[in-house]
Amino acid sequence: MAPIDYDERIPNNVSLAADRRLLRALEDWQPKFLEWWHDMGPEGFQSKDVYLRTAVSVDPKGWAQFGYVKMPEYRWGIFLAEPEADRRINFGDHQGQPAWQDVPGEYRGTLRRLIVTQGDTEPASVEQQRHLGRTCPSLYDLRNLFQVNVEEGRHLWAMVYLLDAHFGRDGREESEALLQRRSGDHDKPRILGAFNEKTPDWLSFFMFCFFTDRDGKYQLASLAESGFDPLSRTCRFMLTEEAHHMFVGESGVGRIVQRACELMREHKTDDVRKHGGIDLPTMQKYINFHCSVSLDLFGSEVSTNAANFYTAGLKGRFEETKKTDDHRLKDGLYPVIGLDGDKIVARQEAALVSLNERLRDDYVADCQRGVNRWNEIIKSHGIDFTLTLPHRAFRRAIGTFAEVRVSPDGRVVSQAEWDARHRDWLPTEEDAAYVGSLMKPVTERGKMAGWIAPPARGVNSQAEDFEYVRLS
Ligand code: BYC
Repeated sequence: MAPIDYDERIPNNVSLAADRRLLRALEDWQPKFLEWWHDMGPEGFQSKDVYLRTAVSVDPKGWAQFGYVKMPEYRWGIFLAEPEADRRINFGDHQGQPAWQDVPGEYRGTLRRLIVTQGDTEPASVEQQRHLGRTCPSLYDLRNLFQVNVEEGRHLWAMVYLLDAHFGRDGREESEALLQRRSGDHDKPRILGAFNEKTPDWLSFFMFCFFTDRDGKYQLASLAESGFDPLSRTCRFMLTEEAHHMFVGESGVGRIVQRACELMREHKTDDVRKHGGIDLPTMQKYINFHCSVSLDLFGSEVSTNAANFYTAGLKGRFEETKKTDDHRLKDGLYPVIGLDGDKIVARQEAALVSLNERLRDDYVADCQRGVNRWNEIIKSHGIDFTLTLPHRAFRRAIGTFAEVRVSPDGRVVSQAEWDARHRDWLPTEEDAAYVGSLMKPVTERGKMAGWIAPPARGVNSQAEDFEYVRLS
């Protein structure tokens, strides 16, 4: 496999120099990407040195090199995981055939759509987070935000590479369109709902990294099973970076929970707002919001699209190759929840059309593990409070439950009850205003905003007062 060549304009391990046509397409796209990054990337810090991690090779030891970089000079490149010798298609109608190195003509449109949908989320999240630098709780967090942002930028490069390398003129047009849609824009919004929501404060950012990036993990893991080998290898490498984003989310929320608990103990009160903390009931409302938005990203419970993606060998299940069934699922059943009047009931559905729900199940179990770790923090302070995930039918906009109102504990409720209670379940304007009022930048080395505890350890084992971003 080609090593990464950093002297090239576009670092890569795909022997780009040998493919003049592709190289030209990407070199043509690069200034447009940089223009987008200047216009829509992190606001106000573009000329600062940031202590960032850059991929220098794709093997487990070498993909993280730390050093100061100005974000527009970050070496966004194209890195695919190592090829697997004699890789086969592991599921669907083409099971057992050699994995495709080129796009099969019959699946061209479907594959392009999957890649565009995935690609669209990456710049969207950078757009959503662009103003957060101005209110960072610490230099450590500021640096983590920028790390996430540059890596989302690289994930966009990863999808654009696939489009330009494998989809000809259509692919190049889609690559351009990825830079033209805008998160939350009325006329040209991003494709998926969650990526048009606002990320107005750092609590929302940490929640987004925990819940929405975790959807990314599960979607990428399913695409990593793809019979289209370049997509599989691209996603496999992206997953190594995704793990850091979820770490930022889980540890960020955990540190806010910890600070709330410390304030509760210190002042012997549940009302930590008086002392500049974010109270646990407010944390619960933010969980309810971000979890429900992210659950929508898995699509409808019963989806023929998902069945077709699978049968065609384009998108597998989470850990497809570890499963021991026939990997075709033509006869299997899977329990899917649905509505029976005003009751939520489980039904057996054909396994093939239930794949979105199955992936959502894997996702919910993973989220629950993170929530359990937050609850451990609460318990360790001797406080009697449990954070929970909302029921998966709560506040849904996609799928069966989009038509009904459901409480966080999973009861179908009347519109009147929803109107009376939703302020207890979801962040209100007052909650958002309170959280917003805490968002004052803390940029002194080693200092931390009062609403969040310091991290357990520094990035790359750096000292507490390390200058993660050089602001002067
Ligand atoms: N919003 O059969 P259905 C990440 C559409 S995040 C708006 O239920 P399907 C990241 C759907 O397109 C990971 N529309 O759904 C995280 C379809 O339209 P058509 C992103 C939606 O197709 C943080 C119709 O509704 N990765 O990486 O089985 C930071 C019926 O659809 C939504 C991917 O998305 C929605 N939420 O599955 C940065 C992977 N849901 O056909 C990055 C690629 C559905 O009627 N995408 N619709 O026109 C996919 O695998 C699938 O497209 C989906 C939807 C899972 C999204």
